[in-house]
Amino acid sequence: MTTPHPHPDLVITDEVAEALNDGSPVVALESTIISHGMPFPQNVEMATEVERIIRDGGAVPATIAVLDGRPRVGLTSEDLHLLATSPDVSKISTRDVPYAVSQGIHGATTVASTMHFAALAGISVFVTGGLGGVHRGAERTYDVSADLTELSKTNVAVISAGVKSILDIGLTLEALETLGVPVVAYRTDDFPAFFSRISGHGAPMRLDTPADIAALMAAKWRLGLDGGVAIVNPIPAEDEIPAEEIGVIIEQALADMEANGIHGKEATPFLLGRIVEITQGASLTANIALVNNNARLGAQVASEYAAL
Ligand code: PSU
Ligand code: MN
Repeated sequence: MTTPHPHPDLVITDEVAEALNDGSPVVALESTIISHGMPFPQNVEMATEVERIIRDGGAVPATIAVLDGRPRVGLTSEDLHLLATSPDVSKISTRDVPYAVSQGIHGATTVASTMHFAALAGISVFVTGGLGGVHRGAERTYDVSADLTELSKTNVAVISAGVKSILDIGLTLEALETLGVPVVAYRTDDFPAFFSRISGHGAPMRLDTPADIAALMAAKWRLGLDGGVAIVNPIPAEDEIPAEEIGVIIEQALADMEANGIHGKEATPFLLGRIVEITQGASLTANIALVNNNARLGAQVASEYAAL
């Protein structure tokens, strides 16, 4: 099922390795969204469905995680099930990777660490739900996601539905500008806010076709401008939760986080879980819809990029 990659630490499935060898489109997927972003069983259903959508779109899905200390690119359905159910899967961002690998433990990769492994494997397109960014109150807490650091240096295009307002969206956009990360909105002039199509912030740039997105990626990397591209794809109108509605819920979740003294790597999973609880699952339905929507675009972008 799996073959060792030339990189001594990376284990890539035959399917993914062959697609990469052939120059066929491959789309990377993260695993924190499975283990720490959604409850069971919706998490494993989402992970399975997203892989199916990417295959239907003509690309090979490569879900990434660290299992028993081995960074894995491409997972079996048993692996997805383990990630969705086991309490022994840590959330590992780039900082945590050396510990997970050297201690031989299971780790679910964030946007940051997934980007790193995708790039090591030679994958240029990565689909997720939401990016990490500058947290609200970061001027006090210094809580800025390592996703931004990785976007500043690793050559992978990340397709998300933007940034949730659990973060400070304006400051996140400022940080991305400083870090030289193109933020490309797909078929909209507005920067999307995950559950809602409009955040109140304009998008720095807009492109309307997957071919144009692939051309931007190629131009960036051809010119030696290392780092990621943030492609932001608004949630479909029929699935969105209006900003006023979700805004109140996010405020409540943030207040609960403060009251419980939650911080650091627990902050994002806590907030996501609270939002699902408060909305009685409505936020989960929207979350799944936007991930599926991103997977459709991701397969198209990967196909266009592979064709260049
Ligand atoms: N936002 C979501 N769902 C998620 C995450 C963010 O809507 O699952 C996850 C991603 O894996 C992201 C990580 O990379 O949270 C960011 O965590 P932190 O803020 O601790 O860097
Ligand atoms: Mn953080």
